[in-house]
Amino acid sequence: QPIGIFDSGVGGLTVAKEIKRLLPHEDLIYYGDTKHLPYGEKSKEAIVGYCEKITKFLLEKNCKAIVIACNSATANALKEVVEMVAERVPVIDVINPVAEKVSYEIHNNVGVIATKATVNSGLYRKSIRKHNKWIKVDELATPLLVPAIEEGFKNHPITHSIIYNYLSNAKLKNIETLILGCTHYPLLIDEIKQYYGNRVRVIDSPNIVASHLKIILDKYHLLNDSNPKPSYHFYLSDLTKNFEKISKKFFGKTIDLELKVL
Ligand code: DGN
Repeated sequence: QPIGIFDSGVGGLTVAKEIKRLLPHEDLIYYGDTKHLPYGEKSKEAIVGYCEKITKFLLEKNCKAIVIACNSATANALKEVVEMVAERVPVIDVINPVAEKVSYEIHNNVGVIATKATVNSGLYRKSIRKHNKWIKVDELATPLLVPAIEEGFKNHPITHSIIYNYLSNAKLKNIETLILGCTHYPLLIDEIKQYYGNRVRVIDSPNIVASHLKIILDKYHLLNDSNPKPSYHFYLSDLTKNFEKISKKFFGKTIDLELKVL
């Protein structure tokens, strides 16, 4: 049985890649809802609708776990997806495992950069403060990053300038730790780290999420550690060149890309 992973576009690939690295024998199905990108600008109702269709599709594909590899989807539709799945399979999101890990470590001032849909939900702050109410959490919406990443910009004056403008915002002035609250952002992690030098620790969210998934699969005896030739199947609601490029870069030539409008 495969693990189902979804996002609005290429962002979830940062999580899928880490899942592939930590769980190299698992079959993966990825759904990228490129037609409805960016989720970060959509209403809660719209995001819930997309997520329900994708979840139904992944359950029909017999997935043994569902990973919501999108913060905007987690922030707006986690409850609905969990209700829909009704405990048939585990649902792993990208906010709660990260918030929990950060709250147990020593962090006083944590910054979160994310889409508007994620920041407006306040879920990072709520989730971190649930475990540790002394941590100060400042969230900043950084909506230009996803379109720049989807356009394939990286190490480019455009991304440098967007990053500089956002990270110099007064809200993030005193942070010691930064959470990349959007699964697209690790694609620019080098540039973000360059901005801060050693001053700020940037959290590796894909690794935390993939490790959490591994623990959950193990707990329910769902781990596959002997499959010698795992398959990676990618479905997209719109076939885009950038997705093709990044998925090939992360997964090599072994992936199947298929157009699938839900
Ligand atoms: N990758 C998505 C996230 O983590 O929020 C957002 C991308 C988008 O659609 N804006």
